[in-house]
Amino acid sequence: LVASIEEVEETYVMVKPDGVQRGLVGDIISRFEKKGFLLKGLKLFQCPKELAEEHYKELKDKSFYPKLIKYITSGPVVCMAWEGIGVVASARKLIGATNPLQADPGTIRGDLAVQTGRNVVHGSDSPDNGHREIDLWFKQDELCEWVPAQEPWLK
Ligand code: 3AN
Repeated sequence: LVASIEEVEETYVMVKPDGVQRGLVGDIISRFEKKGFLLKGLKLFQCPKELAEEHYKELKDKSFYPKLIKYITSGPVVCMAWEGIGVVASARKLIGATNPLQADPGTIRGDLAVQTGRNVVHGSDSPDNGHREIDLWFKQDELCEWVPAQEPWLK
């Protein structure tokens, strides 16, 4: 009942090139599935430079920006759109702190990463950015609006 007053949101989560190359895709997807969020979009994708620059435009003046663009475009990423109550903040909790050395054990970065510049996964930082980033990374026909069936599949 408490949950019913919370908002259904959507967030953009991405396994970065290091996560793909290290074979962590299944583990990362699994954490969001097991938590109980709804997968609305999923693809393996080689990000063009222009899209990386648009995605990270707020970081344009940071010293690490050129390296960040190079990293994100260095190999395929796995793009995901997840829906659920409070999914934006919850996904950030599951992901853990930006610096993996400060991320709590049990979080994706806390369990699987060491360096900030190779922190295996991205999650939108606000509901507005969730919409913006899903629009940026997915075409409309790559997203599914669906609800899990009531049918007991194993019987
Ligand atoms: P988060 O991904 O936790 O939201 P942001 O938005 O501050 O963190 O940074 C976006 C991305 O920029 C990070 N995921 C990381 O890949 C990169 N980044 C942030 N700070 C640094 C840094 N000091 N050195 C290298 N890369 C960084």
